[in-house]
Amino acid sequence: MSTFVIGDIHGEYEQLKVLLAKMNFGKQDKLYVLGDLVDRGPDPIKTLQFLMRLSNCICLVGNHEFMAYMGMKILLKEVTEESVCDFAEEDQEKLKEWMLNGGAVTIADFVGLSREERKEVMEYLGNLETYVELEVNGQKYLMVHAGLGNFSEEKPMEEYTLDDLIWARADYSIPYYKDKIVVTGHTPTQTIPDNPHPGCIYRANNHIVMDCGAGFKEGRLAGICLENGKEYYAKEN
Ligand SMILES: [Mn+2]
Repeated sequence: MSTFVIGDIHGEYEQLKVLLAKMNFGKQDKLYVLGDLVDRGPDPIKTLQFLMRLSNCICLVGNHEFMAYMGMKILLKEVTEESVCDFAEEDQEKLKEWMLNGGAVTIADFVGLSREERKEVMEYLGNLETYVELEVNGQKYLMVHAGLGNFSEEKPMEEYTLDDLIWARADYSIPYYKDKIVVTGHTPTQTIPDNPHPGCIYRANNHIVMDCGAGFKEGRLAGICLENGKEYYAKEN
């Protein structure tokens, strides 16, 4: 039994399949996905539907799932004379933000789904985990999409806001906890200052950063096995 963690997929379904094959991922294993399954890449909804049917997989919520969930709710609103007026302001801003963040491809997929499939997808998006804590071989891990905004070491996890967990940039220059490794996505390792290995999994100061830029042209999907630290990449660098 192995415990695998995968970074931000962003609709790269084909890379996901390649990565799982390289990991030799099977029924006896456990998979954690750090959020940002959707937007940007070619197959966001296919990726989401594949993972939601995988019983040994837990997905965390990323800022893109949050934008998608809010956006889908708006798209399914019954249009009445009153709601059209609301639509004009706040809802349009939300949809615009989602589009600016690569949402167009997710919207295109979503509108092509049956009523039943839309319901399933939204239920799944609305019930993703915000963080997961676990221990593997005596090592503690905290997995969260983005970071710990407004961090303090004594602060209990349930006191962080959703924004702190899915939007805030983690500070990789300091260890957050002495005895716990924080595993995050959200920030492509290509953008970490002074990173000697951009596009590879970044490990420093009790951080593991998994987002290797999948969904962007030069990016790729990455995974790690927590039992032995082995790294996997869907594409060679
Ligand atoms: Mn993100």
